[in-house]
Amino acid sequence: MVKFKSEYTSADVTPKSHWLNRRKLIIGGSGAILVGPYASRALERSQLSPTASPYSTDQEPNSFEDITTYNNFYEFGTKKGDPAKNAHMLTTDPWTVTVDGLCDNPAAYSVDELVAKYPIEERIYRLRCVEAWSMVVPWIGFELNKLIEDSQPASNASFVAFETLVRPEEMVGQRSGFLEWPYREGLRLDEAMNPLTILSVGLYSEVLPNQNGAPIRLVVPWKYGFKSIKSIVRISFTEEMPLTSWWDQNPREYGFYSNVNPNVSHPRWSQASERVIGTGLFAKKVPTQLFNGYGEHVAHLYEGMDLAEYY
Ligand SMILES: Nc1nc2c(c(=O)[nH]1)N[C@H]1C(S)=C(S)[C@@H](COP(=O)(O)O)O[C@H]1N2
Ligand SMILES: [Mo]
Repeated sequence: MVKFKSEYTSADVTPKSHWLNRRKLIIGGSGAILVGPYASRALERSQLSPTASPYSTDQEPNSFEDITTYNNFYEFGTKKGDPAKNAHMLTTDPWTVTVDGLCDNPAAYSVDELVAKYPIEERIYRLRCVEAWSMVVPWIGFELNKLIEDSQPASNASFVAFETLVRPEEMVGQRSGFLEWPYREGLRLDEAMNPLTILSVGLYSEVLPNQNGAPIRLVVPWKYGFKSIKSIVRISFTEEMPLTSWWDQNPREYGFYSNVNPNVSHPRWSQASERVIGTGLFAKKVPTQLFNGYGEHVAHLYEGMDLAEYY
């Protein structure tokens, strides 16, 4: 169940009209999907035939190899190679995503149902981890706002809370108390409604590999990687700002917002630049961009907010 931080201010809440007025997404293009050099396995879900998205970056995606062997997924261990080694133990079928909390249409969905219901796109996004590395991932997924609209959030719903599965029999990292399980994340409702925010079910032409958050994970490209919660089983609408795992674990280092911001340093890592995975250990770091370069689409969400205070 959702947990809350008792201290939060109602100034954090953006009026609902703000996201109701969001601009309409224009999906065009040929529907051609980029098939990477590493796409070798056959698609397991025939429903995955994504269209191209105008929100994709034109940067070169990282290799399938990089994307699936350099991971953070603490449920499977704390080292970068642990998820690739251990995540095959996770049973991802059957899987149920429960949508509940302050909404008029709570429901439980299978991943296949969601994929059949919503337009599936390829979104090539930069992922920028708070540990000052980044990569480019060709996600396959759908906009979270579609699911939110169908759930009919109540007028007092201001946040969306997400939870990962708890299953220590299969998730070996959950046998330790490194984080309090389940892994939790949250977004303000208008952030969740932003067309850039997707639920991903695949990458390259594959269903999502377990180490990347199978069968369904969030991707929020303008925030540090840890906001993009993997293997989601619950999505809840709340009035109060929900507690999130890293904020809970170390509130001095991690806040609720966690927007990529080169001007707000983390106590252990400078956020001014990043190492691009795949360019070699000795490659020059590149400058980190405010909102990971997605400011055009999301800066308006934070107008009037001091991003050093709301980090
Ligand atoms: N459930 C869960 N989700 C998670 C994490 C985690 O440990 N558990 N790690 C986060 C972090 S820190 C990052 S950087 C991204 C990494 O996603 P990737 O392995 O697909 O690149 O997943 C995020 N989602
Ligand atoms: Mo991360």
